[in-house]
Amino acid sequence: MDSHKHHWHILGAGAIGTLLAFKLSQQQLAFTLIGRHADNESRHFTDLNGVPHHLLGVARESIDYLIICTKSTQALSAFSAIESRLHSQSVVICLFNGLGAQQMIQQRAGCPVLFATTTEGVTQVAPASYRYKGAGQTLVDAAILQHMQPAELPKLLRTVDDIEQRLMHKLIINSLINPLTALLDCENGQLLSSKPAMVAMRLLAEEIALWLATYRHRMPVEDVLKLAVDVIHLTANNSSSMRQDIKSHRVSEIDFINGYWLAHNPQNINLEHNRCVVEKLKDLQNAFGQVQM
Ligand code: KPL
Repeated sequence: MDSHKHHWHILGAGAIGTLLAFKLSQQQLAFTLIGRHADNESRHFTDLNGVPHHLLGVARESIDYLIICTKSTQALSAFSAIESRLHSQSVVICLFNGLGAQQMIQQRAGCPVLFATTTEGVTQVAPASYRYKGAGQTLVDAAILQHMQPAELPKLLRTVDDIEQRLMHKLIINSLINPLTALLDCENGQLLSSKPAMVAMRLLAEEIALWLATYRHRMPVEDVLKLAVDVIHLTANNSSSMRQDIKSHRVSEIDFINGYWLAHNPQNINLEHNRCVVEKLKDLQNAFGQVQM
């Protein structure tokens, strides 16, 4: 495929999808933002300097490069809806929280599927309108360079050789922060001053360290905890995505976060605290009622 013809389809027109569209547009790269309501949705985006941008891509049926940034709960169904537009040389990049949905897409797709993770901070400020809150990094599996020249890679993507480990670390961070902020209805930083939250976080970390040991990823409990505590300091004023999902009556990603450890536990190690937060989160979801997937 010629570099000048590279066109990026972004599946999921939420916070991260809109940020990707903004960054691609800054590089004059062609994009299509596929949302819930239309194949080429437009978005408003305010950059870090407070400058507003109106983003509207170019409609294009055939998909060469696809970045999926839906919620993990919607990734497989959103992918199934556009899958017929891919071809054997298309490249799919999964960029969402949690683990589990990436593997489902990989098994299903007839083309290469790569994994990515991001620490960018973007918040919705109104329907179809987002604001950049904090610059982070978007890391993608270096295997992408088997499908394009380094110069063709959009600047927003940084390649790494250890994407699996990066995803695992992000899963740990999300497992320790997200459900507790949703259950205690607090910002990330408030967890550190809550004794019950810190006790619960340690219990979750102990089980995760046990799980990691059975998969030969040995990590002391203190290191597991430190991963989350460092991110809490960096994102102290954030409302976690799970807390936002619950408040907006959306299905949370709990099955792909704490639920991941439970679903991949062939040695039946004791994960009662992770199981307990999954159950409590689902009770909370049911109490709030979900109006959209
Ligand atoms: O990824 C996040 C999330 O909210 O999903 C953290 C890192 C916890 C930041 O809020």
